[in-house]
Amino acid sequence: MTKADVLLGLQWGDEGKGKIVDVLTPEYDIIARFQGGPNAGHTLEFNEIKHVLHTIPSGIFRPDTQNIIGNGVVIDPVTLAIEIDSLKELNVDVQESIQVSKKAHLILPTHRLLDAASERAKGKEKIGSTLKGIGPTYMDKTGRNGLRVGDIIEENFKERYENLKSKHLELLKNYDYPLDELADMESVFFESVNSIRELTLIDSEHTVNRAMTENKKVLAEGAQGSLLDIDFGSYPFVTSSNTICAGACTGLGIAPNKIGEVYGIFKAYCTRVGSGPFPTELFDEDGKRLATKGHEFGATTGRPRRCGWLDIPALKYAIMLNGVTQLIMTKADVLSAFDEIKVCTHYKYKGETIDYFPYDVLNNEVEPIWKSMKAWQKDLTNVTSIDELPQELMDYVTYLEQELQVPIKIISVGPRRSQTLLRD
Ligand code: 2SA
Ligand code: GDP
Ligand code: MG
Repeated sequence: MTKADVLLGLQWGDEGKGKIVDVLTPEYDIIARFQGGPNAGHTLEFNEIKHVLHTIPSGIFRPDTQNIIGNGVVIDPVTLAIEIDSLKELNVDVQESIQVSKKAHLILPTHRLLDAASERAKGKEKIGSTLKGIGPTYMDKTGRNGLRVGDIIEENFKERYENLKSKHLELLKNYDYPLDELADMESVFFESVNSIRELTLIDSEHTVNRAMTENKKVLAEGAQGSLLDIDFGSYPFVTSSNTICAGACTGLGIAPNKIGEVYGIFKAYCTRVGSGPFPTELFDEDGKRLATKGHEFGATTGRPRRCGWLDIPALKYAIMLNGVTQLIMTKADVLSAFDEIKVCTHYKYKGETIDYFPYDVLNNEVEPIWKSMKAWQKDLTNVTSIDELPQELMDYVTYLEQELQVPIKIISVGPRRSQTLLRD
């Protein structure tokens, strides 16, 4: 019997999970998403194709791989149908290679309106949600009101939809939120539901566990990042699911003792999109340079991402929460634009030096303590082996491994599949 490996983000998302999952997929039989939904944007680049996935796992472009959307995911049939169509245009046999958990919850048009209404009401305090209806859908899941994928094949689906919608309309009245778009949104929703009915709907916990019993290899693909976790992220500026490794257990039905390797992926610096604390955020030329060189724009919303230097206390926290066994560092090439780079080793917090993420981690209360390091000023984008990497970059890697006590096994030096360097 095999164990399931998990790959997840250690920062605030967008660490390059999609790219690396696509690189690792040939080693796996199943790639499975376990949380989040169309808020995610996972970018893959290969053979002159650049493709952003939202709900569909990043194994989809590799033949002979099953891609499972697990029970922990929230699914908007509208986005999923669009994703499926765009994959069909690239000749991907979607029908054959995607399976969807019947227990995954559905994002309704009114969930999206509630998301927008809630953000509007919060004003300056808004979360910076992607407005995909994620929060309201998970609220209905835990509030035991939600509709699930399995319900779309039931005869009374429409009736149950109307019941939930009327609850939502009551809530929307309190927000005094306009409903002009709802009718159009609903007609697209029902068209999309029809196309989702054509997919293979499964009890994914059985599929995944059976596969492991048959010695098949499973990789669980995280979305967002550990610092956006509903329990351990900078609440309330988080997403509404468990993004950490434990989320793979609940979001796929994998027992904790059936988890194998935990790949923790991080950028060689930090980004965050949306509101909330970001201790190492830069507001200067260095921050702008990271954003420009790293093309830091949201893969789902196109919003500019906030940028800053690497945050070691935050990384240590994420490694602890996830039980990371191997690290993957991406976007090392972006740091080639600098003479000198910095990392935050500790925080100054209420007059003391600490090396952990405090409860009330707010920008103005947590001041980073920096360590400067020499950068490499070498274009890495055509490097094909670890031996060709500049000494300064390897010094950065060695330093991080000492601090984090986990080996860095993959270094990514560009967005393309081929720009991925494996270490022994
Ligand atoms: P939501 O929509 O309710 O989950 O938003 C809550 C917070 O979670 C953040 N969040 C994300 N952060 C990074 N990347 C995400 N995916 C997209 C991407 C984001 C985009 O790949 O770039 O395109 O803007 C993602 N999804 C959610 C979000 O910004 C809120 O802070
Ligand atoms: P994900 O949500 O973790 O899958 O990451 P996103 O796709 O949202 O954002 C990562 C972005 O960085 C995408 O545009 C990727 O194509 C790109 N990317 C991934 N790895 C690298 C890398 O090593 N170098 C550079 N320059 N870009 C990368
Ligand atoms: Mg992303």
